[in-house]
Amino acid sequence: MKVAEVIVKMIEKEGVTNAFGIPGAGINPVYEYLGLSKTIKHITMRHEEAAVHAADGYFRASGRMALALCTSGPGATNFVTGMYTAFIDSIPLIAITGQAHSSLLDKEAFQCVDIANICKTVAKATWCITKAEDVTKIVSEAFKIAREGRPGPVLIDLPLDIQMAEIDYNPDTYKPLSIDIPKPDHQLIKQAVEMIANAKSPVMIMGGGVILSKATNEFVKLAEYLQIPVITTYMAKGGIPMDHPLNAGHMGIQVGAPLGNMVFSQADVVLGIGCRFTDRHTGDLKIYRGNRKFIHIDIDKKQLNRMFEPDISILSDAKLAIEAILEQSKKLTTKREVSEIVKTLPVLRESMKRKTFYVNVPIKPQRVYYEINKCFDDNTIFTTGCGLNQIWSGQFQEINKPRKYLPSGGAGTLGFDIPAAIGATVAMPGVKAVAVMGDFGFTFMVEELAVAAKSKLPIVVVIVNNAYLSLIRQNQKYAYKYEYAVKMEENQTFVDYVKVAEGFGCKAERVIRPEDIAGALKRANDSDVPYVIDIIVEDQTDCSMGGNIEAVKEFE
Ligand SMILES: Cc1ncc(C[n+]2csc(CCOP(=O)(O)OP(=O)(O)O)c2C)c(N)n1
Ligand SMILES: [Mg+2]
Repeated sequence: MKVAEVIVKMIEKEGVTNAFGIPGAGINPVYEYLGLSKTIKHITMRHEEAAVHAADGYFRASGRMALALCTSGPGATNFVTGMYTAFIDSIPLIAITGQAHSSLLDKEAFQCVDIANICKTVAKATWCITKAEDVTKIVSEAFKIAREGRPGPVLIDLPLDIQMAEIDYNPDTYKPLSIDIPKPDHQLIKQAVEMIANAKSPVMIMGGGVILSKATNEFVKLAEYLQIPVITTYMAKGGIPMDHPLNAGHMGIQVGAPLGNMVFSQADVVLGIGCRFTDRHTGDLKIYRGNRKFIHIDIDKKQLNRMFEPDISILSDAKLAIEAILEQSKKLTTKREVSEIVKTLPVLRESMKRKTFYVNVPIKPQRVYYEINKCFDDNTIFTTGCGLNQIWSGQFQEINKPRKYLPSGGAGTLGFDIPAAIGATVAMPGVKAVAVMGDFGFTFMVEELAVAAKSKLPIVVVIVNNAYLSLIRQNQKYAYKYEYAVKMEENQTFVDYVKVAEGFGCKAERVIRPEDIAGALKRANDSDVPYVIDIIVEDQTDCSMGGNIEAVKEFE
């Protein structure tokens, strides 16, 4: 069987049903068999980066892996940002790139670039296959590596002669490799349970790893048994319902909220599960750590002791560790009493909420999120890329279920939103996906609107149009006291995003008054074609943020 066919058969056997890509001379042998596949549906994207973001959004929404593929050279290098975006957020996907004939590697041949090496630091593993007999072993390993432990993207580069080579292969006998799921050490779990039992005001931090491990219900059950407030990282948004009595919301120096930061500041023991303690969450580490004790549970050995040395670190799958802690807690300790802070959480959640309802014209950006929260139901999926629009989204959007809020978290990639919403809609047909984005980020992957229109994927795009690179403006203003190259007044004047969207086959409208937002969102939500809403907002609103969790500067 030709390797190109073998690859497609193996991908089918691994259960992958969707591919996003762009054909090209370097990958056409694989495309021939992809076209013959009865189970894999392929969508032709308009930029290779978008193919990776779509496969990424597909996984975030569904927990199922998809394939991203493209040709060699500039096609392949366009994958890099997508790979990085998925890698830093622990999102598994299979990337396949075509390559020139293997005899031309390192000969500066046309469109021959060493993508396997380029992507080494932004993928869990990469291969350039130069021996046809290695193909089956590498492809099945690639799937295992992508899924196992901390998940992540992998890349396989396939020279043309390898794609065309004949090998012995029987697809009927193929079985995916099994995945090893690390269990927690029993002694360490006991120690952790004792530490929590002796704590005065413990908190639990839910990281994105809890969603990846499909353990949000177990996490909340444990919190309920222990009566401990739950703080979610940005990557875990939606992991606990908004009005759950123990929900203390986000903390941190950007998407954090006053309540989350306050609850954390009062904590003496922190149980962090599937989180990485990275900079936007912790801010100044000295203040973050204080005199608190930390228990850190993660599936990735590299994460444990990475930012600081916790008092107890446990290498484990999140779900297994949570179950073990609950079991031990029931055995070793009586149910915790409800503390004062826990009793007051529901009241504080309301009283410490930042204001989002404004009637101003130009529209205050906060009002956009107020209307988004009112319009869309709990099943709606949201994607975000970067900018103040993203930070406001993190601060204000109310998400009640896991896998419904899909941010480019660690990378903050402008251009992630639209293709990720496309991938999410493909994964979850019938579910609305809404890209919440800025006026500058909009044009990073705007061409993908044509893909959404052609494929009848009725995504919604909400542009918070402040005619500024406003995250960058705010940074210039407060960190350096200047403003340069960040004003984009044309985005509210002669650059017409409604026409742009209509040109790509979408419906669109511009909104300039706050009372018109709700109607526009409803029309977009009801639309069966992709719908873009360009909301003109105040240009220089600053967003609450700070350098440490005790010094977040509030702006309105
Ligand atoms: C691919 C990429 N390039 C550059 C940046 C740096 N960057 C972050 S926010 C931003 C401006 C975004 O402007 P806009 O989309 O209008 O969002 P706003 O901050 O105004 O809400 C830039 C250039 C980035 N995050 N991603
Ligand atoms: Mg902007």
